[in-house]
Amino acid sequence: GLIDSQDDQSTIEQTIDPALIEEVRTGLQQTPKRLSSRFFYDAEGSRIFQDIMHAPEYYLTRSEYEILDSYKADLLDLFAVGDRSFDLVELGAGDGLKTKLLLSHFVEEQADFAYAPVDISVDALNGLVADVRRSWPSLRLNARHDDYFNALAQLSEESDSRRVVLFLGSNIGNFTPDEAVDFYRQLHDRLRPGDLVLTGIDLQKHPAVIHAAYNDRQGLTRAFNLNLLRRLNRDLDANFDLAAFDHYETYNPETGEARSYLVSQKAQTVRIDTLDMTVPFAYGEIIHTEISRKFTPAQIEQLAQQTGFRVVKSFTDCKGYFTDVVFEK
Ligand code: AVI
Repeated sequence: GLIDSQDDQSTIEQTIDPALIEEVRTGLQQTPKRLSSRFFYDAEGSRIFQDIMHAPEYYLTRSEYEILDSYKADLLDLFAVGDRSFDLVELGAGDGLKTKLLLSHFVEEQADFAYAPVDISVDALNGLVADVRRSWPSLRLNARHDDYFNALAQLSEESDSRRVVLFLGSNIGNFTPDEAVDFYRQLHDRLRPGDLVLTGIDLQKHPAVIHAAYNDRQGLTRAFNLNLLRRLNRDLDANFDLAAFDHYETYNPETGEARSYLVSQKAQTVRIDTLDMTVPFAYGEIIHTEISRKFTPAQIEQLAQQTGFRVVKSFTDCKGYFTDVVFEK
């Protein structure tokens, strides 16, 4: 769906994602079982993720906030070269907390730009749109509930301003290495020379710091992971017993991958009525639900090179935990 600031639609409607059906059908028949973290973000999942971003162990959001706050003027200089207009396209906008910091600065500096948030979570997007409209009623706003690439393909037909794509929050870390390469190649195809991509990337650091971020003491990450099963119960008429599954996190400093699993605490059988599917679980059997990959600066440089981009600039927080990198086509 598309909403722009002129019409009076205030919400985008929720439908069952056909991709969810496909994911569950195939993922739960594989060994090991798997479900993609892209399905974490229903209303409840998006709400839990907000809480995670405030958890003391989850340093990512605070580190990136610090970077954007410290370097917002430098970013505007890079984006609006010679006061040119630009379209700020944000992929996976979520609640846009960090972006609002940029928007506020850009509006204050009277930059000539439009803001186009794209997200697969209707709930997060609706909140963001309402917020942005309230704060900056005259900002050109063009929100899309869509897949990243569909949105980008359409946006490119709508304006000839320079495009600046924001992909913040270490969302890139939720891709496998192949998916990450594929993602930037597709972006590269859809952008014009001179367009920019600003990516927020979590860096490799002491493994204990990373592990704790995905194993917080309040149990928020656990609730976030288990919520996926609650979603399947609701959307696909399944009967997962949430008390019979646990959250388990690993971080492997050799690969830079944090991984989340759901663990079956007993031998059990789960019924998924919408798919007419019965899924057996052995005691201790896992469902792999998420990869959160952490990078080295050399890997980031390599990613740019492999996909046709040039690294223009990178900014880091004072602890050296996180980086925001500007790629140019
Ligand atoms: C959205 N994404 C970058 C988060 C991450 O850190 O991988 C999602 C998350 N999973 C558990 N905690 C947060």
